[in-house]
This record gives sequence, C-alpha cells and structure tokens, in this order.
Amino acid sequence: MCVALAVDGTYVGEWIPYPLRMLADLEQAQLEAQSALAASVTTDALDAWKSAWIGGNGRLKSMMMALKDVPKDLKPAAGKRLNELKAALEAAYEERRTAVDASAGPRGPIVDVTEPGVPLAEGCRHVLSRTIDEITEVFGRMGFTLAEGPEVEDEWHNFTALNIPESHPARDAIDNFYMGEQGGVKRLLRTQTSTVQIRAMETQSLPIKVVATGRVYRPDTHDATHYSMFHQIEGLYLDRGVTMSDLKTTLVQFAHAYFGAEAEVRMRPSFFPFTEPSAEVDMKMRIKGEWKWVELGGCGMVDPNVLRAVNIDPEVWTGFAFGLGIERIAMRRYGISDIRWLYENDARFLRQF
Ligand code: FA5
Repeated sequence: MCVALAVDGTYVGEWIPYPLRMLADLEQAQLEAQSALAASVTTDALDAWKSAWIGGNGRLKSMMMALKDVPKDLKPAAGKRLNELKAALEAAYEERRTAVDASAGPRGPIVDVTEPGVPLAEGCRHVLSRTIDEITEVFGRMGFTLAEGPEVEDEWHNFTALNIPESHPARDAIDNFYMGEQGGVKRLLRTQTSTVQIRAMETQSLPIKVVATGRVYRPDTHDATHYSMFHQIEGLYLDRGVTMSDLKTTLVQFAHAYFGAEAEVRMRPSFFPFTEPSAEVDMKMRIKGEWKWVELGGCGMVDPNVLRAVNIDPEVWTGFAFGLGIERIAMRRYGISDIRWLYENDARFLRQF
C-alpha cells in the first residue's frame, strides 16, 4: 500500500490496490458506460458499445473475473453490485437499441436534444510535471533562471567537454543509447542534464546561475527505483569566489523549502569527472512518519578542465554544479514506492495527485 501526501507534506490517505477499490471503480464504470451509450447514435456504434461493455470479452466480464481477487468479506457486496450493474447496462442497451432501430432509415440517426451532454472526463497534471514546476519554482526564488538543452546530444556535450575522455567506460555502448552519426558527429540520447551546464557556459555571459530540468536516458534495467528514461534537475552557479559552502547552503535552502524546515542535507565524498571535489547529496526527510536519509543525486565544484573546455578562465571564475533525480524527489515527496507506477499511465494511480 502506498501513502499519499499533500503538497504541504501532510498525510491525506492511502492508495488502495485494485481489488479493494472495486466498489468505487464499479460506480465509475457505470458512469463511463452510460456516457458512452448515450453517445452511440448508430447501430454500428451500438454494436461496438455492446462488445466493449457487455460482450463476452467486455469490461463487465473482466470485472466479474476480478471478483475472485476481492477479499472474502467484501465479496458479497461487490458481487451484488456487479449483478446490479450488469442488469442496468443490459436494460439500458435494449432501450437504446429500440430507439436507434426506430430512428434508422430515411430520417438518419436520432439526436435526443433533451438528453444531457456527455460529461467530459476531467484530467489532472501528471505528478512529475507538478514536481518539476514545484522544484523550479523554489530555485527560481533563489535567483536561478531556466536553461535548456536537447535530448539528442553529441559526444562533445555529453562527454568530452565534461572531462570524460575517449577511453572512459562511461562512453561504452552498453551504457548509452547511441543514435548513429550526423555530419560526422556521433549522436546519443543524453545520459545526464550536465550537458546543459556546457551549453549554458557556451552561450551565456558570466556570471551564470541556472537550473535545467529534462529527460535523460540510460539502458538501466527497470526496477522499483530505476527506469531507462527519467528526469534530472541540474544546477550551475558560476561567479567569482563561489565556494563549496555556497553549494551546501543552496541545497539546504532547497531541502527546507521543499521538504520542510526540519529536512537536512548530507554530502558524502564521491567522484564525478566534471567536478572536483565531488559529493553525493543525501537529504533527510520524513517518510511515513520516520526520518530517513535518501540519496537524491551528485554535486561538486566545477572542474577547471570543464571551464577550460568552454574558454572560461578557472583562475578568475569558480562554480558549483549539482544534479538530482526528479523521480526520486517525487517518490519521496508523495510517498510513491515504485518508479514504474509513474509511467504506467493508470488513471486510478495518477488522479491521486
Ligand atoms: C549524475 O547524473 C551527475 N550528472 C550528477 C551531477 C551533476 C554531479 C553535477 C555533479 C555535478 P548520477 O548518475 O548519480 O549523477 O545520477 C544522479 C541521480 O539521478 C541519482 O542520484 C538518481 O536520483 C537519479 N538516477 C540515476 N539513474 C537513475 C535511473 N535509472 N532511474 C531513475 N533515477 C535515476
């Protein structure tokens, strides 16, 4: 079971697995079926409706089959409701069929002007889009502007300028989605938003203070915390006299603004070719009432080799950079325990947020 949290972090309920939600889903199914039936004004449309809803392979049949997974104590109520739904849909179908048959012929299909309109299903913003908006809004308040870069990148921006040499294992075909050459340049789907650091330094005048969000791609095996396409937020601040303590302050301010005043930030020594020193970023936040350290990404001081690659003098300018996984942030913020749910497009899951 998965806990859902509101934007302010308060507990608002639980996401209930399908068998336990069956009664609520039956109500929704009845509304959907009736809307679709009301919109079926030809015999062909009615035939299609019949097979989609009450036919041998229709939705009603699959709901009946799902009855076996409903817990014993709920089964009688769910079974009763299913039988009522079946009777209601069959009767509504017969009534509609008679009306449509009667109106077929020279007069064409019936249009019942007294009927209410077909209700439109209301959508909501995807929880990831919402998280991206929330995070960029926090960094916007700290003076960061938005930067962008393409998802199909060249090797210069994804590796070379980031101090990742030809021989580095990170360039291996097994760890990247290479796309073939264009104009003699090897292309690939970017593996990290750090590419946007390079693009910002190539195009913007100094000082630079930007964040960039977007999709990145890695041939990782899908599991509860990994996906082959995910999102990152990259930050870059380049100015005279920027230090590691500016980096930590920025991350702490973000953690407080986004996860609450009690959230903490921990940096553990690590290695990235494009930062020196480098660190892993962990944030301590409350998960299901308990405070836990969660790894969200990496950070460090921009390596002088990176600055030289884009013709910036490392004796004058220093800067920090960080890159955080957005799915991991959203999962912690909203109590989602499996990354794959974010990409299954199951409306019952998505409409909770
Ligand atoms: C990087 O991608 C560095 N570019 C971060 C960085 C930027 C360091 C700037 C220094 C300066 P890493 O590979 O650790 O680092 O990925 C960062 C975060 O992306 C991870 O902590 C995790 O939150 C997320 N992430 C990585 N792989 C996956 C995946 N397969 N699925 C979902 N999230 C992932």
